Amino acid sequence: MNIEEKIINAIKKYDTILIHRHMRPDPDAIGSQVGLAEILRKNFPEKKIYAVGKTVEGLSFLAQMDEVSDEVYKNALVIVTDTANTARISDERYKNGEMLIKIDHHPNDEPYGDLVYVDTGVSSCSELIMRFMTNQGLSLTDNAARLLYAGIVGDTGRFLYPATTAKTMLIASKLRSYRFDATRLMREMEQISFNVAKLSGFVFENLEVDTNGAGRVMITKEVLAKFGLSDYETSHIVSLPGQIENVESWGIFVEQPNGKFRVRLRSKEIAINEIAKRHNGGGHPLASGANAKDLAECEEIYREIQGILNN
Ligand SMILES: [Mn+2]
Repeated sequence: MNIEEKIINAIKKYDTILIHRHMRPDPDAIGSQVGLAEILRKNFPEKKIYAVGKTVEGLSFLAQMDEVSDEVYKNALVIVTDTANTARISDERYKNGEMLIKIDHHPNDEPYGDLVYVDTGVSSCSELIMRFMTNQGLSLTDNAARLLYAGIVGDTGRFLYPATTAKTMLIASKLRSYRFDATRLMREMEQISFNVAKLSGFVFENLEVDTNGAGRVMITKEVLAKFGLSDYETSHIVSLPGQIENVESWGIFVEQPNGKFRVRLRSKEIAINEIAKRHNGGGHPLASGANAKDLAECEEIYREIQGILNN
């Protein structure tokens, strides 16, 4: 039995299924999570299916989370999508089910759960969900198609990043044949507030780049307060330095309320996820996240980016 068959058997066996995803969700986290929930509701109408996790402002146009009591987890199946490690799962009750399944496309650094379905060769977890449901003969709904499409578009940067394959395009094409307003969805995903636009100006003006293309921007609490922004809204500016021709790899250092820094690392060609792993983080080779306890560690991380580009 292959992994997909094992997963479908588990789904058939349980009456209650709870689906979780990572904290600070992006469109792929919500898309794969709620997309799967919608597919399971449609194909197994007798089962109770819930999508659980803290809702984050800014993505409510995609979906709302379900509120569930602790008892719901008794004898239930829990599936976690798009989440590499247990520390990042939103809502700790994921542990309380009877069986746990991981479905993800990040490097499998922590293979948690009773069943692990990880493929790092797909563009997004949403693409993996689409493959799973197609192979298992499950049917899709218009809204599930909308959610999975949002996940693929989000994780590929609108089909820009190298994880975008011919298969990704075929799957996206199939999703677009369902009824949903794709133009509106793309607009909702791209739209930024005036304050984020002003922060974009700050990013371009304060970006530091060395001769090898190592870039960094520091965004302090004061800067965030000045623009009236939360940490979540800074996600919109992470890809901006990549538009500049002489930037190769970069870090965006965002100071948190506790004085520590959340670090987003991006790169056009050279893997930077080993740097993330050394600094309390991880992720994809070209897009990962780290954490720095103070300015000195931010400096260290930038030195390491410079180091890999200097080879
Ligand atoms: Mn993803």
